[in-house]
Amino acid sequence: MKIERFTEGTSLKRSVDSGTADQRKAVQDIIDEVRKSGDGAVAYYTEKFDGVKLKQFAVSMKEIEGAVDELSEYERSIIEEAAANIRSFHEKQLKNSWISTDETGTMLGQKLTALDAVGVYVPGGTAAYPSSVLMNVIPAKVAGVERIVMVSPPGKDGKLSKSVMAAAKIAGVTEIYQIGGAQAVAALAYGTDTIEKVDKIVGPGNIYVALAKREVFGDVAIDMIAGPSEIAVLADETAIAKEVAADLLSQAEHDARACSVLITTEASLAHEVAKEVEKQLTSLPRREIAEASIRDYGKIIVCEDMNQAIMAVNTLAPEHLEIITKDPLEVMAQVRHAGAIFLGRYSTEPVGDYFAGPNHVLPTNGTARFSSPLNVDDFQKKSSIIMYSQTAFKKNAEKIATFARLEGLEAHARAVESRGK
Ligand code: HSO
Ligand code: ZN
Repeated sequence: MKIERFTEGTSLKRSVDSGTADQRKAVQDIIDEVRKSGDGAVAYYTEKFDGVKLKQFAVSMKEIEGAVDELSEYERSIIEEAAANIRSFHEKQLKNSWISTDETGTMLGQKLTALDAVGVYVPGGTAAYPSSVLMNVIPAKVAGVERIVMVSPPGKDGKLSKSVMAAAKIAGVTEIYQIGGAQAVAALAYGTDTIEKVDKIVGPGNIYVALAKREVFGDVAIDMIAGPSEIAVLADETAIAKEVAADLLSQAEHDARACSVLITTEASLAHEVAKEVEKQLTSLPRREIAEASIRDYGKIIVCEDMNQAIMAVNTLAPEHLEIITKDPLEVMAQVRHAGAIFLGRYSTEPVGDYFAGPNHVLPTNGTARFSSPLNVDDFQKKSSIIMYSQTAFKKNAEKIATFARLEGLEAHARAVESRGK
């Protein structure tokens, strides 16, 4: 791993894939076709891209229940316990509608309503994570969304991964379709004969899915467009090199474009971690991916003191930040930008990826500067409530009419005056 001293010009390279013009055109064509021909177009693209001819897109309840039965008792209880932790964390985020009244009897407030229907995209292949199914579905469920539709591309055998189906059942998905790619995003956004349209589409996917989500945005809501996984470990002399190295590799194995960075005040730790990373890499099953990620995006930055190290963290605004120092809480107080913050050596990132309860769908690529982890608010919207009393109306009618005329909007002024002054 590259080791360098922190300087003003220290750059923290991340990979952003915004797609080529050809990819954007291909996605637009797919979306147009699905809007025009519905199910027929979805079936056509599923055969073309996934290589399977489906008789129907919907996965039956029997198949979904069968998937749960195929898990061992222990595996199932772990997914259920993780789901319970995620549910209980997200329940704490729930907000209520509210109304406030003043002395004139005027009532103002906000009415919170869950979205009616949400689509959750689950990628195919090795990136089909049951943990991500829980993380995307449970906050929607907690928010009160009634219809939660999961889509995922079929494997070569024409089937979905069992553990993904089992997680969907445990999390409370209400419909599953084995379709993927831009065609699935279009079907969710605009509806077909078999798939009713949804109001919001969440979940990660490949570049075609990301481009399709951008394309349908506005007609439906979307979540963030997630980039490759990132981890920054902020460590002092109390950190243990082999643990830090293991944590860096835990994210490197996600993606050849994942970004793992150690920021430390301790030069000797930097060298030990670099050595450990090389050593641990050799025995990893996903060595090729992890190696490429460490080679192209991995970095160790040695800082003069903790203040400088914290500045580097805030500049990076990482998706995940681990603080392994003697006083992690004090250090955290100065951290301004990070998607999720893990404190102390026992809070290794996989604790949060799978089990603790906070969401693992997090802002990447520096967007932690202005956005938050996926949460219950993402599945609810607010309506404003206004009820003026006669007293409040009389007190303010003339001011409102005058304001309307200031904008040249006479009909607005008259609507007010029609009720007397
Ligand atoms: N660390 C990933 C999420 C994940 N890890 C799923 C394991 N499975 C992005 O936050
Ligand atoms: Zn992970």
